[in-house]
Amino acid sequence: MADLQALAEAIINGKREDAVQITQAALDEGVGPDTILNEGLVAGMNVVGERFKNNEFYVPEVLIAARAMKAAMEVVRPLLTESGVEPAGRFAIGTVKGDLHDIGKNLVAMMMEGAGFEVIDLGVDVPPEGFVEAINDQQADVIGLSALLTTTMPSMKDTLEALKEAGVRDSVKVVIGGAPLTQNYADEIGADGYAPDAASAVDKVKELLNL
Ligand code: B1M
Repeated sequence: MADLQALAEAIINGKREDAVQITQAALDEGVGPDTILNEGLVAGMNVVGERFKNNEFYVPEVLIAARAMKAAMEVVRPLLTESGVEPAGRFAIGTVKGDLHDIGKNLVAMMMEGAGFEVIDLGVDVPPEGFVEAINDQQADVIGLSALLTTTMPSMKDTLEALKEAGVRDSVKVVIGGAPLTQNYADEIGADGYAPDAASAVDKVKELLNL
């Protein structure tokens, strides 16, 4: 039987091969990719976060755990992104300037692909003008901004201002997310939506595009 607790442990201990193997075994048994993500991968990474906060883990352990999580996510990716339908829209996502966290951003990107969107992944440490370019050059309909640090949240406000200055604010919807973000912050900076997790991000984008 699929052992999602063992999967979480593999993430916590940074055992990349174990994480990949348990993920594959769970998929082979018919466990849904969402369940694997939430009860195995994200559950494990939450423990890593707690230990990091309590100074029980340091940056190297966190990086090794993140590497294991990324490898396992690649295994579930084809199932999350399997759709075969016309793109529902173009979604450009990036982690904002100064911020290098990309696991949550990648998860949102995968779920959006899975929901039938064409995803333009702008990467991490994306300055406001990077998002403007995604609209001008790649015709994104929706922009997703991710931030994990309270110190990088203000770059979201800067990005919204840059969109206005470039005259493209009204041609896109802007959705924000990441652990320190809230609906209140989205309202404060004038974003169109906030989503607390990757699945809600899909719902929010669909709602904003009336899909
Ligand atoms: Co960093 N880090 N980190 N870190 N790190 C946090 C975020 C922190 C909370 C840890 C802590 O102190 N408890 C803390 C931030 C404190 C704060 O600002 N409030 C922190 C810190 C301080 C730092 C450094 C400053 C540490 C240092 O160097 N002293 C440094 C900053 C580097 C930088 O960015 N400039 C740093 C570095 C790193 C690593 C490089 C070691 C590594 C990142 C590796 C990588 O991403 N490739 C790392 C990690 C892994 C974490 C924790 C442990 C885990 C983050 C994660 O991947 N979670 C994190 C603690 C924690 O969050 N528990 C922590 C799993 C992921 C699935 O969740 O990203 O929240 P998350 O995404 C969620 C939702 O937020 C949402 O959907 C996802 C789930 O479905 N979501 C969106 C995310 N983006 C969205 C966008 C949307 C919608 C939803 O719409 C567009």
